[in-house]
Amino acid sequence: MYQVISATPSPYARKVRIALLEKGIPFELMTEVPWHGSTATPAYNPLEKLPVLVLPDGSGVYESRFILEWLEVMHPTPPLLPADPRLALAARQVEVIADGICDAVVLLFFERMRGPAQASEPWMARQRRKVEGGLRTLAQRAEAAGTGWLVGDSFGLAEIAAGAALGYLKLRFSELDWAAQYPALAALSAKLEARPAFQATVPVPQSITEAVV
Ligand SMILES: N[C@@H](CCC(=O)N[C@@H](CS)C(=O)NCC(=O)O)C(=O)O
Repeated sequence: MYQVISATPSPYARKVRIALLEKGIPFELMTEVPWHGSTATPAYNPLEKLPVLVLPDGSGVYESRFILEWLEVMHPTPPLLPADPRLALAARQVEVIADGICDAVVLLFFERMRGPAQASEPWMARQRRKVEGGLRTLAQRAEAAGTGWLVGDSFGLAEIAAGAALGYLKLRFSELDWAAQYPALAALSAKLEARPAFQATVPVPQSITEAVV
């Protein structure tokens, strides 16, 4: 059986868990704090980041985008990418945007942890711009699709990635009222969060009790 090294708030790990659940692939969840010395993550990923998909032979597949690609190749049914290659590219582009929003929110989170005296306001403003630009682009995609989804007319990779990013914003950046600004994204997020795979993976904060080095 597969194992997934995951952290409860991680939107990247959530993408992997949702993809596995939506494809009906059994896995064992290993919940860790990637910043703690006890994490098994570096034993599998030289970049020391989770999620990691640990294969039955003990090797690791890492980087959420690559894990989803790997799962699509190894477990093509049900597909999470549209058959039309142009739509498949569009879905991957949405994943890039969604992951980029999460990357900026992670940077904001750690910058805030430095405290007001240390945190750089211009740096945080730069990250907020990325979040806002990413959301604007996702909303444009939703409106252009006009199907209630982001790409094409069915659920897939784009919606998993965007749903994980929107869920992460609710957890880490609740003061940003993107739902009021972009009703199409709010409707999409509500529809996604009602799916069993999303309900089983609602992000939860973790306490980091060791120094982040
Ligand atoms: N691009 C990576 C991002 C993964 C990532 O940043 N994971 C965080 C947890 S949410 C982590 O493990 N951070 C530890 C570190 O950066 O050393 C992916 O999609 O897998």
